[in-house]
Amino acid sequence: DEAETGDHTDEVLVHLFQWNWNSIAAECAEYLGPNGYSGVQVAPPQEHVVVPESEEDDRGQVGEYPWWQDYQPVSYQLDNTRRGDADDFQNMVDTCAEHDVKIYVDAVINHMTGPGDGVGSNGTEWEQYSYPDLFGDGTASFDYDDFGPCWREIEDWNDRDEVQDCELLELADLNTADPDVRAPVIDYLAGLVNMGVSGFRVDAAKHIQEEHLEAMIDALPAVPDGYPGAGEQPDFFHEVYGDATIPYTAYTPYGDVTNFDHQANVAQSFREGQIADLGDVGTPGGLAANEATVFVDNHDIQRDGHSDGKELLTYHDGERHYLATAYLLAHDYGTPKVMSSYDFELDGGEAEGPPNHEPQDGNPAGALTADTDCDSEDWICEHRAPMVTGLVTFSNHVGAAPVTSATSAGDGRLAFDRGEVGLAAFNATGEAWEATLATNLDDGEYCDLAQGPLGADGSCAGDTVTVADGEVHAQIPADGALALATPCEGDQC
Ligand code: LAG
Ligand code: CA
Repeated sequence: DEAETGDHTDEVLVHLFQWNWNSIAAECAEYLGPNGYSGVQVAPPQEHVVVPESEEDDRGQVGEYPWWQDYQPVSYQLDNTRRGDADDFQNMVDTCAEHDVKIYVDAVINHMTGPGDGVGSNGTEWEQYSYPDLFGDGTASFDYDDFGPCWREIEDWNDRDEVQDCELLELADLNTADPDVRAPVIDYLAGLVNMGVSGFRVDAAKHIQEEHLEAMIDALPAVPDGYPGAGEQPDFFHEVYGDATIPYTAYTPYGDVTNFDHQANVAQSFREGQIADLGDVGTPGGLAANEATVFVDNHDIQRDGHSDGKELLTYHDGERHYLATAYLLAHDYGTPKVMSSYDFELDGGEAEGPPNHEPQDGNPAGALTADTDCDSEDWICEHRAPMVTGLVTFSNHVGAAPVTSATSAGDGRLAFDRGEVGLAAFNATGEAWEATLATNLDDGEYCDLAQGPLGADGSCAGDTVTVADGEVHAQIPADGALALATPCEGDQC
């Protein structure tokens, strides 16, 4: 049951943050495809700046070959990024397609580099506002006139024009009003679609005028044959921190939109053990269920949240974080995106690049990011946690069946059905929950998917749970969940 264009409420995405292309290809074959993840957000694939040692930024963060090199494009060439070459990228897209996993490219198209000059990861010389070798064939270039009309950092965040025309973090802001500037951006994105990329996360979308983004999106080709979503326009989700000046809904005509209001509410509720009201979430930030991309944390929040004084929840917080992720997967609101991190130290390591970021064998870009090993301490691989993967199965089983019959038992405990095909319960307390829950599930024996996904032979990862006379009796562990489902069929799916 393929979703309609623009409506991927039945999709489950994972952000494999800073994974190299070969490791993502392997993960699609080994884990993502077999376990029902439908898409993966990959790193910005274009040539980027190289920063051996960053200056201290306003959050006091300093790092060697920081992860954020990727977010300063120098050209749109795909060779010699920290993730690999264009060939590796194509192989990744092809391998993931064979396992029915979409590639979502992180499209950094609002800006180029910050101040200064240097040599990009593929050897291209740049100076801020001058990117003379943007294309491999050298037929076009960006120079000073292609930026502005503002040419300085955003100061007044209540002024829509300033937010969209001035510079985010002093990054040279592309003048996307100019068709000659749009053209190379379109070529870049279209080239990726033609390689089999099925979707995009638009970085800093709020800083790009809606009409400009629309024009660029409308110019793209359909996803080619042989790739997930073939024959359809690529999917988009836009990175927008909605506020009174520029609301989330400004971008809903052009794709899904990241819901940071929901993120903050879910993270804080789980952190504080106040989840009783999370059955009916309404439309946070004005985003309807089929318009929102939802997540517990992302690569920015897991680093900045502490300095911003936010109540965040990341892998550093242990079980409760996984429980919140499980909740997003179980609920019908939004398209869930699971964060998958590399390990970093809080209070000092926030800007540090990914494993193996030191230059090696004379590679000036900082070495190719190490192959991911989920069994090592360097990589967290939240998406492989049994509860998370089991809830991906749950999400795929229940399809579009709505949340019904939400109940709570004190502030920290919540249960709901997904129509007649699923029951999920969450215990955000430090004590086991001896639960008796009414459910619309048929009587019978169910695997508890909160203990992990089904085996290849359909066996349960953990306990079997009985539904009898429309009731379940179960012990739900501290910071644990219960998830029972039967594959969805018919018009709720
Ligand atoms: C995003 N979404 O809108 C990304 O999710 C976020 O990770 C990006 O910031 C940002 N927008 C720009 O694409 C990251 C780092 C910044 C870094 C920036 C550019 O969080 O810290 O800025 O990427 O590499 C760095 C310095 C700044 C400096 C800037 C320009 O930290 O102090 O002003 O470079 O030199
Ligand atoms: Ca802009």
